[in-house]
Amino acid sequence: MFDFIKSALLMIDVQNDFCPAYTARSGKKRPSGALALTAGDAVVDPLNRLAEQCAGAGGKVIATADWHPPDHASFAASHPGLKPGDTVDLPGVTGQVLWAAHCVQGSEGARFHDRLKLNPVHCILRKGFRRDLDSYSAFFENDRRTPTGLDGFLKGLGITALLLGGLATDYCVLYSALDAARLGYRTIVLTDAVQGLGYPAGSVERAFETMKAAGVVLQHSGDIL
Ligand code: VGL
Ligand code: ZN
Repeated sequence: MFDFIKSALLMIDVQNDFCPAYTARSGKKRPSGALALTAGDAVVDPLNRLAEQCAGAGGKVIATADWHPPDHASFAASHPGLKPGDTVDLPGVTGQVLWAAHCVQGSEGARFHDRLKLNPVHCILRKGFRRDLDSYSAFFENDRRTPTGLDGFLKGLGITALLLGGLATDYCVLYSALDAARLGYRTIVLTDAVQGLGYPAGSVERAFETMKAAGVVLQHSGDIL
């Protein structure tokens, strides 16, 4: 069995805006999210299992949340005349992709999926909250230099290995995994606990290839548990 001591599970952006419609525990119907992945919610069960195992075995569990102000620079609506999929240059970032407004601070869409178990979570990290700067990676914002503080948090706890799951394979999981490997963590992406946006076409396949080339290990959670 995987040794969870000195390990952390990163659950990336398992938020309503990245998930299809569902009925919440309260009975309330949640509409499909603003940037819904067809099967975004498929990551919830494997992540719940992993989080329980990891926390129970002395590992740490961190959940990240995309947390944008309503006029965030990554939203197409913040740039008159541009539409989702277009790109813009922002301070320190060339070719930032524009998205439909999503994960607005305090909104229903920004809440974690209703079935994601938060009891095993030690730390919730919010990112992308600066108006003019987006953040795909859990470690650095898209200027590649503004730290989120996560590396210091993990190193302060003596953590050397990271398990990653969540949304989306081709954006926040990809950049988080690449930074994790670059920062010297043994980095494992759990193939059954991630889902991709698939935009532009082929981006999920490219993301897996890029991660592998950077030394990230791709594994099914069944090989860990
Ligand atoms: C994400 C696009 C925009 C993600 C966040 O969590 O992968 N993708 N914001
Ligand atoms: Zn975002």
